[in-house]
Amino acid sequence: METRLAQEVASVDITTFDFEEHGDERGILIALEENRNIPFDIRRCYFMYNTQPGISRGFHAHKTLQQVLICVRGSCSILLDNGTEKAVVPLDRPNKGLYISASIWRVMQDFSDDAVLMVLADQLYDEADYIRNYDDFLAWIGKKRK
Ligand code: T46
Repeated sequence: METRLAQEVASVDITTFDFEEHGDERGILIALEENRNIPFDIRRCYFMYNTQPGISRGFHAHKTLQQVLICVRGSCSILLDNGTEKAVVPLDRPNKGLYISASIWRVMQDFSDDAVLMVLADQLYDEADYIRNYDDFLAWIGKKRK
């Protein structure tokens, strides 16, 4: 019998984008524009590559930062955790974007050898915006670890 109460269920909100591909005989071009197909002002772009085999990155949340992740080459997957539930989103094509709001614990994992993971962010880098301890994250979102 299902005993879990409705108010205890907080499924992870997953927002992905299929970016328009401008393709012709030369190949494909994708344009990313703030407040058009990226849902915020773009203040920063960074990317990671040469991720070593078996390595996972992240293991933190942000207090206010919004981001869109795009694996522009190769593949990886992103684990999202809202403190109650988890979801894993594969990023395996360059025309797919994953929006991550604030207050979501994230882990980037399963990087292919050739993966290039690009991130667009709505704020400049600020270490004070990070929550790097999981218990602090649960406290931030008002949850108690069981
Ligand atoms: C996130 C996930 C998806 C900077 O100097 N400027 C920057 O803009 C960034 C993002 C990082 N750094 C420095 C800070 C560290 O010394 O680069 C080093 C590695 O950063 P970090 O360990 O935070 O990287 P990841 O891959 O764990 O997380 C990054 C972002 O930091 C984070 O905001 O959401 O990618």
